[in-house]
Amino acid sequence: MILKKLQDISIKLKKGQRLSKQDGLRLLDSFDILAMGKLALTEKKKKTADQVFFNVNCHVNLTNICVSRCAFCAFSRDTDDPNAYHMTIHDTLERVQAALPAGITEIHMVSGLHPDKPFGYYVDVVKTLKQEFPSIHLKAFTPVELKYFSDISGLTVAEVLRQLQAVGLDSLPGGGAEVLSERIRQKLCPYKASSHEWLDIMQTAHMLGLKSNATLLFGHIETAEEIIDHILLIRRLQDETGGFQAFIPLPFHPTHTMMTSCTKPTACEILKMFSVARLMLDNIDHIKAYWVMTGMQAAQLALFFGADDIDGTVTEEKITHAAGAETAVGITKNVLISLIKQADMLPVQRDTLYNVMERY
Ligand code: V47
Repeated sequence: MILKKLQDISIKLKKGQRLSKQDGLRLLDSFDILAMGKLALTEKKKKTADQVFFNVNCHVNLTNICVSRCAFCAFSRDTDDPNAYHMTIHDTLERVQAALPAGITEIHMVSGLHPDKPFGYYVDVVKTLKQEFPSIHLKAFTPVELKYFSDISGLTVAEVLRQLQAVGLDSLPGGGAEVLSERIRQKLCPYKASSHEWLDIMQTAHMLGLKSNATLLFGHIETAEEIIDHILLIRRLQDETGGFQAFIPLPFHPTHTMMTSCTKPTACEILKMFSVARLMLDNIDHIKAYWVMTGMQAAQLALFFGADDIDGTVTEEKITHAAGAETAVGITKNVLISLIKQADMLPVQRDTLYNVMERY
């Protein structure tokens, strides 16, 4: 039974009509999360039936030294900080080697904006990783990093991407989007790629044949309108390129950041965000509940609120844990499989491009 308030939205969805900005705002304003969940689950099932996807991957963060020092980030450090680190190519190979016995099919690599490393260093990292582990998909570098590489090398972003692609870059993660709003970026992260640059770089990557994801960092100083505008910007680019594979709502973790006066989003806020993402983003197949940030319980519940993916085994997560995450730093695929089965859905191990590897 859908409450009368949301009935016209329910009718639109049944007719396969696209939801408007106003619809998105009304959904965000509604407290009827069960009705929204029902609508979102129906839309999820139209795309992926009972399947829930996961992969077996490892995270690599080459350095926490970063010139950007965003207010929401507890991971980044200045060069002279006692906890600053930087991995050599040898360290990176060792990290991936250690994750091989788990059967990883993906390396997820994002890092701070290091003040001294030249662009050639990143080309060498990619080249060496690909030479050593040719069958592992390399999903690396957010638009924020790519813009920085362009700045430090004097190359265009397209040329940066071409050079990385030529040595083994396979796709891009969805980070660095935060909220695509200049008001928010000026306040939280004024020294990195702007909203338009983030979108332009994703467009360029898609045109070069690289798939990517898109994230939204929510639960801090953003307004409802800024969230919906962010979603609409992603939806518009997706209409043009079709390059986004998954949308990933990331609940803000304030601990150890410069924004400790914010409180963590509640379970209801998290589940509502998943429903709104699924309902508004009719042109993106996958909505990912990144269990590291949502927590395991909310990730499982999100499967009833539009999510159809719970990311991967992760291994050695640093960014969320620096900000007080209470989840494990990595888990086995059996944990993910039972989490999905307990929701009475079908666990599907995928590769990064959503090719099915095994159904459980
Ligand atoms: O861009 C940083 C966010 C992102 C905090 O594409 C924070 O498959 C919450 O993008 N609280 C990095 N969030 C993570 C990311 C990601 C993760 C998993 C899979 C994929 C994918 C992408 O984390 C950053 C930023 O938006 N972040 N600090 C924090 N304190």
